[in-house]
Parts: sequence; structure tokens; C-alpha cells
Amino acid sequence: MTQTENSVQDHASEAADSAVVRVLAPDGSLAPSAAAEPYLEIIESLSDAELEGFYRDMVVIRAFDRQATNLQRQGQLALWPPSLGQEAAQVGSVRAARPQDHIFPSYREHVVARIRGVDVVDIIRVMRGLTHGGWDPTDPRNGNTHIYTLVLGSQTLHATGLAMGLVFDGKCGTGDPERDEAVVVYYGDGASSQGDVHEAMVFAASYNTPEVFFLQNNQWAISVPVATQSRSPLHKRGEGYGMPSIPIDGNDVLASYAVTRVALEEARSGAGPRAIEALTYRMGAHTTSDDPTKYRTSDEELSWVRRDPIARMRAFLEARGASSDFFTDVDAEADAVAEDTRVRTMQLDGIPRNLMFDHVYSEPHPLVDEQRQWLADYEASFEEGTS
Ligand SMILES: Cc1ncc(C[n+]2csc(CCOP(=O)(O)OP(=O)(O)O)c2C)c(N)n1
Repeated sequence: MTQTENSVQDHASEAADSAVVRVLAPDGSLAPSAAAEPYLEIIESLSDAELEGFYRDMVVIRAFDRQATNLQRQGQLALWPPSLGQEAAQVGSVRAARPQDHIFPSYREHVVARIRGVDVVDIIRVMRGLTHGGWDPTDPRNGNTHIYTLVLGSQTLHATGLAMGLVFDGKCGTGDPERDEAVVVYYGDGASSQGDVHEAMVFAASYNTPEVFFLQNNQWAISVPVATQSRSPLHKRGEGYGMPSIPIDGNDVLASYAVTRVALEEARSGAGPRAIEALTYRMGAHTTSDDPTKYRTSDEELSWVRRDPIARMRAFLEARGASSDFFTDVDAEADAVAEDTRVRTMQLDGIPRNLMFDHVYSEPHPLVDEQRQWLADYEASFEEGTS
């Protein structure tokens, strides 16, 4: 058996496990797993507007994500990490957060950033190479969303540091849910093998931080399948540090919402950190620099198309009687956001050509001079001259 077959089989047996919280079956029918029972009251209390809002969030970001992927292909961005397929895990979890909570994304959480108020073109600016940061986490318009981190797992340390500060400052566990603050940190299955993540969990557990470690297990760390990363389900790693750790169907937005909401309420109230493992799938490439056909089968990809988080929620809403006008309106908003992204990206400055040479050495250096000249000659070789 190949590594890939192993990984798919491992996932299948994990998803079949009744310990996984799932509310919606892949066909969109309400079919709660045994582990979902404690969460049903929360789900039943959601209004039509809230349920439809989850769907809207997912459809709009998928259109944005597709547009950004196209913009990279057309030379407008240096790189793009698609979020295709992971919309439910992200939307449910971030909709469960309160305004006073602090969010630490990795680099694929586009809808998380958008929902908290970040302008999506700020993400585009990062991936165009115009800025290292993109937005100011202390600007109230950005909803306490910290900047993307490409150094795998390091954001879990930043998150834990901030969460420890909340403990020291008495900003959690006061019993006032309007005031108590918590932290959500996003990371991937590959990142879960980083020492940083484990150190963050040690400190979080020791200091009883108000923190939710939200792992999106999208089955692949570039070309490495999850079975190579761990011999046991990843949520067990959180348990090893003494944190309640819950596996959920990450393509079920309702499971993601309810489980994160409870975990955050517990964390905010002073009960300590929690871990969630959202079982999902990266339906696209790792980034636009990657070709997944080199390491995974189309059968595997198709098996996840059948579990698409957006199709699942749409079927659920249709069965509840959502109007066709609603779906038309969502599609129109998605098109408008994608179009606005394209227009505003095309208005951005180009990348300053010589900037990358400026900070290599503090003194002039012949090798850097040679490379700067090579680039200038290369640019000048195009018919239209310097780009
Ligand atoms: C410390 C560190 N090591 C290696 C890399 C190179 N790298 C970038 S993404 C990636 C895989 C990450 O996989 P995962 O954590 O599952 O997240 P995903 O990209 O699937 O969302 C690797 C190894 C990096 N960015 N940082």
C-alpha cells in the first residue's frame, strides 16, 4: 500500500469514528454523529439568517480565492495559497469567536481574516510582495486579527504568549462573558509536527491559557500525507498535554461553529486551553507553485469533491426552504467581491524592482551589484522595456 492509500484509509476510518463531531452528512441531511449530541441545542438555536450567513461567507470567499489564484497565474501575485475546500472549518470557527477575541491565522485563512474585518486586498498585497505584514492587528477595523505567518507553527507561540498575557492581566475567567477574552490559533497538520507547536501547548497547558488550538487537518503538508506525520490521530496530541481535544468533520460548518463556540466559552471562562482537529481537505494545490498531481490520485480528490463543504450547506439550506433569490443574491455578491478584488489589485503598485537588493548587506557588494545589473538588463530585454 502506498503512503497516499494509507493516508486516505486512515482518514476514512477516522471520519467513520463516532467520536468525530458531525452534524450534516455529505449530502446535506441532518445526521448528527453520537459525538454531536451535546452540540445540537446550539445548532437548533441558530436563526435562518445566521445559517444563510455561513453559506454566504463560504461562497464569497471561494470566489475571491479563485480570483486570487487567477491573478497569480496572470503574473499579478508572486504566490497564492488557495483555501479551496477548507471554507467550512474556517467560517464555523471564526463565526464562533467574539469581537474581543484574538485571532492568529497561518497563511490560508482568507475567510477568517475577511470575517474579522481585514480588507482582502491587504492579503493580496502580502502575496504580491508589497509588504511583509499587510495589516495592523491593533487597528480596530481588523478585529484583533494578527498577520499571516509563513514560518510554520510560530503563530502558536505568539498566540500562547498573548493568551498568557490575558491570564496575567485578569482578562479571562472573570465570569463576565461580555468581557472575558480568548485566543484562537490556526495551524495545519504539517505544522503540528513543529517543535514550536508542542512548546506552545506545554506553556498553554501550564498557564491554563484561554486558548483554542484549531488544527485544520487538510490531509497534506505539501506532498507529505498526514499518515507520515503521525501514527495516531492528531487530536490525540492535544490530549497528551492535558487539553480536551475534539475531532470534528471540518467540512461541516455547523460542527465547526458549535464545537469552537463551546471550546471558546470554556477557555474564556478560565477552564484552560482546548484543541480541535478539523478533518478537511485541501482541494487545490498547496500554493500556485505546487502541482498536486505529482503526489496524489484523482480518485482521492474526487472522493473529497463529494464532501464539498459548500454543496453540503447548500443542500441543507435548500431542504429548509431557502429561496432561489437568496442563492442568486449570494452568487451576485461573490462575483462583485471577486471583481472588486481584480480591479483593486490591478491598481496596486508594482513591486519596487531594486528593493530586494537593498538590504542584503549593509555595504555595497559586487555580487549584489552584478545581480541588480542582470535584472535591469533582463527587464530591458522585453519589447516594451522595463516592466
Ligand atoms: C518552519 C518551516 N519549515 C518549513 C516550511 C516550508 N513549508 C511551507 S508550507 C509547508 C507545509 C505545511 O503543511 P500544513 O501545516 O499541513 O499546512 P497547509 O499548507 O496544508 O495548510 C512547509 C513544509 C516553512 N514555511 N516553515
